[in-house]
Amino acid sequence: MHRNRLSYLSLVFAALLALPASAVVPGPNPEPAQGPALQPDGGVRAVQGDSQVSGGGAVLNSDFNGDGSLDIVWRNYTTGANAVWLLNGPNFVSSVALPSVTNPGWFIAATGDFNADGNVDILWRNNLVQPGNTQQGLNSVWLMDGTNFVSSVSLTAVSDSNWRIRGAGDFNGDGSPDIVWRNFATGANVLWLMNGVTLTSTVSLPPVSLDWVIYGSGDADYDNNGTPDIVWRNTKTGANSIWLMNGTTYSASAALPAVTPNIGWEPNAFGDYTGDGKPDIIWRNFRTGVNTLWQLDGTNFTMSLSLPSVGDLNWELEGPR
Ligand SMILES: [Ca+2]
Ligand SMILES: [Ca+2]
Ligand SMILES: [Ca+2]
Ligand SMILES: [Ca+2]
Repeated sequence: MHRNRLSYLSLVFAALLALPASAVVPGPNPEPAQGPALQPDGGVRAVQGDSQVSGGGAVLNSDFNGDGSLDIVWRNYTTGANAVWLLNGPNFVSSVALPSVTNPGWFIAATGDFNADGNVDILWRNNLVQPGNTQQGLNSVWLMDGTNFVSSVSLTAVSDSNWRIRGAGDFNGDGSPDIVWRNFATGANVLWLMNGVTLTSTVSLPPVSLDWVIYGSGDADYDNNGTPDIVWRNTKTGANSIWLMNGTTYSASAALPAVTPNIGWEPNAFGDYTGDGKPDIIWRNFRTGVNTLWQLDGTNFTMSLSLPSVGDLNWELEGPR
């Protein structure tokens, strides 16, 4: 039923084209500087109730401190501050400030271990078209040592701001996270297969109508076939769907429960937070600041768990994805 909603139409031809990438442009990377850590509101858990989202992989991807529990990444687009929340399962433990990035054009696009050193790295894209933003189109990876910034590496630049990075996961199983791109003007979708931080080839995925947005992959493997899957949300209808991938090939869609559209809920982090080996989804409501974890059993919704809320709506939950 779900696939019926995915409009292929003439876009199928657009997907046959590789994602246009301009020449490799070594350029400036997000400039690190220190900032304060993001603390949860009052350190309390969100209340259960109407504000809950309800309805009926690879562990490493965002385990910054190597304790076996996934962590989550935040960015404040007003101040430029960035933070990691260290979690114990779905429970908040502590907050660590990452270097801040004051250019608001830089978005945290994905997480993954791009240099295969066992430390989670952070993928950035600058796609803000704005006078004076000379870094628009650049892509960069922050190589990390735990929660410490080590260095930044430029990736191939993509000047067309309609192309947005929506996640990363190792689709072809070679150990390097691959990058998920979606074109917000044409509906085309493309994987960049990477060798570390180097683009080696592109793979077109089926195009999808513009009501649907990719929210992430992040190595979350919902059907346990060894390949990360891709989570979609229809921002018009509130429908949610997982693309079950077979390597770099789309194989099937699985519907998740719908979540009312236009009231602020977005699925922003993907991974196994409850420790049962099955990936979960963390939702943030960008209008209320409430954060909620969906525990999943494969592609089936099990229950909602509260995470601490963050009432400062300038903070955006950025992954793992
Ligand atoms: Ca951790
Ligand atoms: Ca790394
Ligand atoms: Ca790969
Ligand atoms: Ca899978």
